[in-house]
Amino acid sequence: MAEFEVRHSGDRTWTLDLDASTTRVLVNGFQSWSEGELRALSDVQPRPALVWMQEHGHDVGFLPGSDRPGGEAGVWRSHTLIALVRPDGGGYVGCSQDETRSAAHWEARAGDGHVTLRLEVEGPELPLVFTETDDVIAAVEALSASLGEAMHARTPAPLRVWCSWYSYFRTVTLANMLDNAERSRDKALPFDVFQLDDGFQADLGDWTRPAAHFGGHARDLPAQLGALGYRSGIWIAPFLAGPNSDLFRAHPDWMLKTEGGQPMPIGNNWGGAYYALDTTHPEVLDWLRELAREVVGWGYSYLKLDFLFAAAMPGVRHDPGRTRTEAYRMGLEALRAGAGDETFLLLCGAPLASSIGIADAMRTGPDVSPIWDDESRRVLLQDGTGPSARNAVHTSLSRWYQHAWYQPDPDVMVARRELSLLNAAERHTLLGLLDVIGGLRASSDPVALLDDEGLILLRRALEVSVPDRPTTLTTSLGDAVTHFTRGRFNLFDIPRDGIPAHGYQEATHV
Ligand code: 9PG
Repeated sequence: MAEFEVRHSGDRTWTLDLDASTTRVLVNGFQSWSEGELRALSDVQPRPALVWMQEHGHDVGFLPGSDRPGGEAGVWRSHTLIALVRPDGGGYVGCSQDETRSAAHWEARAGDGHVTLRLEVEGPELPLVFTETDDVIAAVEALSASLGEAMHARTPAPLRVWCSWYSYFRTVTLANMLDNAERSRDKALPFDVFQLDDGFQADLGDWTRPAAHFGGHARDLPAQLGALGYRSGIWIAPFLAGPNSDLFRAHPDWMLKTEGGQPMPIGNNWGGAYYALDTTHPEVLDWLRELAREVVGWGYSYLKLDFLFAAAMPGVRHDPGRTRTEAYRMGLEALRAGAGDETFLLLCGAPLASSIGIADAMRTGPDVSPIWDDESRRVLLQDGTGPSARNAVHTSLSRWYQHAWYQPDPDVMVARRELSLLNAAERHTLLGLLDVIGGLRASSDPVALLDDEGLILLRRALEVSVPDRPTTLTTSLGDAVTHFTRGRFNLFDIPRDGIPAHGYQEATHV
């Protein structure tokens, strides 16, 4: 057993005595939506074809796969943690032990009779453990736990959340929120929080000005939800600014910039390009602190902070001495300071390890959607970060060990049958996902659409559980971690081992 517990900076390479043709690799994508996977090392790691997908699903500073166009068989990249698994369940695990200032990027490369593993530390040196083990599952859990401890992970009790996004999207109204909360109260559904998502605001950055269609102001909601017995939650993307927003017009100097000194578009959503705040700018940090303070002052005790990767994008900053990780963390700390210690912060679209200690909960996969797969984006465009039930299950399962970093949020259950293309097996799989991950519980189903069967399914989804563990990483039914002590997932498109396509089967206990 070779264990290195050292501080690392720059690059370092290990040559490992592994048969590349039988080795499997467990990788962790950079942010919430980036793929987590368990694959044969000899496979080609998918690398999104389109720039906007690279920007808003991955780390553009260290993209998945190799830099060769079309990728390269046997080259796999991972962030923070990587595991190489032998057919006997042993292998190698590397995990950084502090990502407050620096980021650990890993690249495994299949060689002839060996595997090379390269570590690239972006930023000042960081503590790191790299170990050979006869039990990769246990080593992954131990090293992720020690990273969580070192960064003072917050793991409060999981909450049960109703969220407006997956049914109402950007057309959500104040009346939709109250209607669902009232129906939920009448049916005694055990939600803790009703969370308003994207759509209430006038523009990206103009969070305190309501959208015309919303039919009120977000600050009017908490008192009414409180009267129904629910806490209030709200979504904001605090590091973003739309090009037509008051924020952008008033403070173009607050934006992350190009080498030419212009505000840098960092992604494309909401029908156009969007920009990022420069979180090394002291005025931006004041603004973020005040924003969080104001929203909490409206009566919201749960904030879903989204598109947070924006603050960690490469670009020209006010303080060029800060690493991307530090810049991100400064922005996050300002939000936490303004929101207060008691406010529950769910992070989304967020760099994972560098959020530990500030996040209460973290989205650990792409968005669930009421459709199993989005093959055109996932297969043709090589991007598994888009919304789909399959993508959400795939990635969240492959990050099971991250419960030591924050409360994982594998995203919503879809219990309804109307407005959904999921079949019964796929709904059961989402239920299984929530059970084995053991983190946050959420639903976006319009309560009025749920019949008796739907309500039973939803109540089951809201039953909090403790995280489960995988039984093996040497085999799987799909390209993810699929075998857990409580049951197995079949992510294939055909029945396998007696489990329906896209299904979940509970373990039978004798
Ligand atoms: C609001 C939504 C919801 C959702 C978040 C986030 O890859 N994409 O194109 C992509 C678009 C939206 C998105 C994630 C990925 O959703 O995860 O829960 O809050 O924003 O706009």
